[in-house]
Amino acid sequence: MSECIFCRISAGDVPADVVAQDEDFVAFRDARPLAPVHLLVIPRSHVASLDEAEELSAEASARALAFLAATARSAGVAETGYRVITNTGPDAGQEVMHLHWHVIGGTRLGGMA
Ligand code: DGP
Repeated sequence: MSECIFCRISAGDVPADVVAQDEDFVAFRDARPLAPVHLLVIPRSHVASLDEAEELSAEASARALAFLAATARSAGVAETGYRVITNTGPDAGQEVMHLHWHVIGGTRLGGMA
């Protein structure tokens, strides 16, 4: 069994509040939400971070942005707005070494500084 927690969520071996999924991606609620809507979108295939994005299949890469947008739309934040963040590496504080996008919204978000 994989030791990667997000691989285990993708496989259904670890419970998560999944809100959307298809053959390439899973979206689920972050365990430590920073806002009323705080989702994580992951590729099913294990890619450690954005720095290894070339390891994603060409099809998954091509579909990633559309899946993110559809996930935000289905979470009800497309009209009010949302933020997508990918922490990459130590200076960004990446905790889970499986590429993921945070989709955060449902409130007026502060500045980026
Ligand atoms: P990052 O710093 O970008 O690697 O953030 C990792 C996020 O993943 C953090 O906001 C908490 C969340 N997280 C970590 N483990 C789990 C888990 O087992 N389940 C869920 N739903 N979220 C998790």
